[in-house]
Amino acid sequence: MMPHTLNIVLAADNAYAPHVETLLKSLCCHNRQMRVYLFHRNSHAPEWFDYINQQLHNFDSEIISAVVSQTQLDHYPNQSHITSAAYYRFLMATLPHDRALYLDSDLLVTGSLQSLYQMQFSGCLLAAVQDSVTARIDWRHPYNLHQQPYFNSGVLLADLTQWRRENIQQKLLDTAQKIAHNVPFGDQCILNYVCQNRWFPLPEHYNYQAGMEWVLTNRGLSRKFSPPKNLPLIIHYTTAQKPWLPNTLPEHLPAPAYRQLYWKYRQLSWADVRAVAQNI
Ligand SMILES: [Mn+2]
Repeated sequence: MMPHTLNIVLAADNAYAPHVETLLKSLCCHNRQMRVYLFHRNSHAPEWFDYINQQLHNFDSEIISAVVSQTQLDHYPNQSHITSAAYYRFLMATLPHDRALYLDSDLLVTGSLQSLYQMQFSGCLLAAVQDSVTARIDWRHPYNLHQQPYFNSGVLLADLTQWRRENIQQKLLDTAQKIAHNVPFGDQCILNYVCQNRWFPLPEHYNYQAGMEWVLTNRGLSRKFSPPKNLPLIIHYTTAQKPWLPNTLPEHLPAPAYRQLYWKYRQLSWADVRAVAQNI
């Protein structure tokens, strides 16, 4: 398989900068030739981009600042752990590429993304992993999104040509205007509404949702969960239980998996990352 340049899209406020850097370290341990776009509301210093670029150049990669001017996106409701930046992924078809991989900033990448990135999913708007919790429970969505498979929006491999052809960005913005105030999971519900029956399902390995174990256990459904046999390619720290915050779960609930792994990547210096990358 010939390696492709990976177009990667992130969206984060400045408050998430340490987690973006940790994600980038995990990416650089296992990948090269990345063009990373960071959508933000002009909240990151240009010097921060210079610093990150100095590091990424060692991996034939770069980060590009993509300032969001659409104030409309700031007015949708937020949850404590989902900020306005969650909606910036709607804008990714403005990038001059045929394909891009959107990644949340509360995740880690543990290997090469090439085979995921080159996956064929023709006719679909995107490839994603089904939401791990709603896939395993009875639930009702106010706009009936429970009636078909519902994806997690933390990892989205998008066909941007198709998005532009079908004006998906405008559909997302219009739909958000209409329903964002009445949905449980913000941007994720909007994306599922617009892309229903038009997304290609990926195995859980590509977006392992680490919050699922405690949520299912809390509902008495731990039998519906079994830990992965191998380290997932993408680990996503879902729910408000983030590995950089204290574990606030009661003792009878399992702390989300892979907390230590987040700190393992976070404490790597960039020189350490170069050494790890050379050994692969
Ligand atoms: Mn997330």
